Amino acid sequence: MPQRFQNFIDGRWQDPKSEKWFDRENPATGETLGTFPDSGRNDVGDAVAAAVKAQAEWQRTPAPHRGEILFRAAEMMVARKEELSREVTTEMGKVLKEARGDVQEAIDMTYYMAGEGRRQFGHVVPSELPDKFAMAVRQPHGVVAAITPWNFPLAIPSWKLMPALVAGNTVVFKPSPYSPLSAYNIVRILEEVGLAPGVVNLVFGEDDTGAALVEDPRVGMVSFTGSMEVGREIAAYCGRHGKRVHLEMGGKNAIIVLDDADVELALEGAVWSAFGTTGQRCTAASRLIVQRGLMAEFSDRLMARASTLRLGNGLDDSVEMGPVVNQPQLQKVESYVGIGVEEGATIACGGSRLKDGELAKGYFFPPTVFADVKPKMRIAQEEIFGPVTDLIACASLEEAVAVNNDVPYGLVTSIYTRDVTKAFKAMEGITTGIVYVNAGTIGAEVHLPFGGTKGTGNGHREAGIAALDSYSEWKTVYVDYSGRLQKAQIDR
Ligand code: UN1
Repeated sequence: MPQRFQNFIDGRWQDPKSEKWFDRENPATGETLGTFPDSGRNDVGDAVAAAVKAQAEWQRTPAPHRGEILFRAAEMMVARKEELSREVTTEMGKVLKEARGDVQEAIDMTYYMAGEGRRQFGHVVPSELPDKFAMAVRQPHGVVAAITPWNFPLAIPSWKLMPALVAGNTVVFKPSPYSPLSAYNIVRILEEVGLAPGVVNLVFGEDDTGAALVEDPRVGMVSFTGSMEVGREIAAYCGRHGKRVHLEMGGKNAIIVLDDADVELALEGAVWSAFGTTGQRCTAASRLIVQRGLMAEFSDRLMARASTLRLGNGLDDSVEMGPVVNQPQLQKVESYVGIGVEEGATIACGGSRLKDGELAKGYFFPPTVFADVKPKMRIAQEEIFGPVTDLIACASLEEAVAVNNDVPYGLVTSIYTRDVTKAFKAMEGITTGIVYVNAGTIGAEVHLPFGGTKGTGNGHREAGIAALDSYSEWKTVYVDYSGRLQKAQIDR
């Protein structure tokens, strides 16, 4: 019998009132990992009620004390890093080295936000009137709904939970049904370090569970990472109901390689950015925009490397790329490969599912490179979220930047060049939320803003101080100690 997991509501682990459950399997082996609640509206309602009940007390808890609890959680993650990492690999397939990175990112974020307990700077500025004090301080939204994807099972929940908590919000957390184990692990840790009942609540479930959470009128703010379609539905709902919303909805990121680039460095960056995490990152490089003078050499060397990456179970140390997360995702990748061929692109390597031997038990798809890709093809415009990347030729820096910017998303761009003038021109012209020079598209650090322009987001950012802006609102406070009526602009 696989282990049965429960929801965590008001400080108690409990079965779902819905009496419905789902199983999660290891995508590399097909083995069942556990059975989890498929929560219904009643379960979500209970979780939100618990979060509402706990919120005032949590907000009254001094922020430095809130931070100390997070600090203890970070310490516990450090102590358990290896087991947490193995469970990331078993539930969603990324190789163990990357899973450790995922856990480390959660640790970094938790320490960072613990420190914010003693900062959360506001503004104190001179008033334009005598005997008047002016400042702006942060206040929480109340109850935050955190809806997270499976590709960073520990890091992304920490990006949402930790800033929300340190800012004084309580949380109802609904993780992807494809990464429930890590969600359980992070909530267990918060419970063990002494978070009061109701401050964080966990409801497992599918899309309906998420919808019930978004629609609960007591939820003040929704933070969602996932697809553009779902994100836009959430935004529309929140717009109609005057609810705060933070969205992170993927990317169609490019690496620009100019003729003068360090080719070896660019190749390494491209292979890592396109095929790391099996291409299942918002930050994955799914377009390689290469200047014509370098295209032949770059594409030959890229294919040589991509086609020899070792696929397999991510727990095996020699494996370089794990499986795709599930059957629907595998079908999506396969269907985009078909679309690319129909559009006239050439499969330079990879292109079809691995069906032999041990790997046939899992959802394995090889690193796939499309050559002869035109910027307006669907494979060059839409997010595939798998191990597929496109080679697009360009004549100049200007053309490369224009092609880079001309997609519905705006998360990350990287450029390889040895020319400092070109690097600065690129930094200026690129419109994505994150830019790398002489590095791949992945490697964001927790203390800087993370997020993107256009279809990637809605103007908010995660991580860094920017996260506190997402999880709090400004309260501007004027204290007039003049003892008489002062009228700001009218008095001038
Ligand atoms: C994501 O892909 O959803 O820079 C997050 C990176 C990681 C975070 C990725 N630090 O790729």
